[in-house]
Amino acid sequence: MAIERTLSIVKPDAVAKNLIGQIYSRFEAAGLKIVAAKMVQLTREQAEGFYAVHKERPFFNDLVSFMISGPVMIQVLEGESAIQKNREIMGATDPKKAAAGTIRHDFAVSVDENAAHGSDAPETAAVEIEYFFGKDGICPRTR
Ligand code: IDP
Repeated sequence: MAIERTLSIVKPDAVAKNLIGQIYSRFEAAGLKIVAAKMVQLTREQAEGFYAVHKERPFFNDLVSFMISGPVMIQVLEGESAIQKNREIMGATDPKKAAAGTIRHDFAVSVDENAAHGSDAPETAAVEIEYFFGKDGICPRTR
């Protein structure tokens, strides 16, 4: 298994519910290391750019409005199979379909406001990490 990096976002609903620490605990308990992190109030342009792949979807405007409704916590997670592992920790997109014990099942109530984002493939992870942290924004964890 390969060491990967993935982009994770604690979305505005979960930040507002004061769940950053509980969500970080789940990443760390699963062996994922936080190698970059920042709290950001996204602009509409930043959110639109991040979700550009969904531009034609009917929920695009609502998604962008939600993502700028309050600050988000953005982090890069590193570890073995980090992309898939983070997706498992988050659970299905729709919290009602997410397995018990996942972030979305435990902390979210609707597909519109589903607590967390995680990259879905190596290619998107690389693009998303650079989108928010550039080429040099990662702290190597050598200890
Ligand atoms: P993912 O976040 O689980 O990867 P995607 O299909 O990439 O799911 O969708 C991105 C985000 O768009 C979701 O996390 C969710 O917030 C929102 N979304 C997806 N499908 C719907 C929908 O049918 N209605 C409203 N929002 C949706």
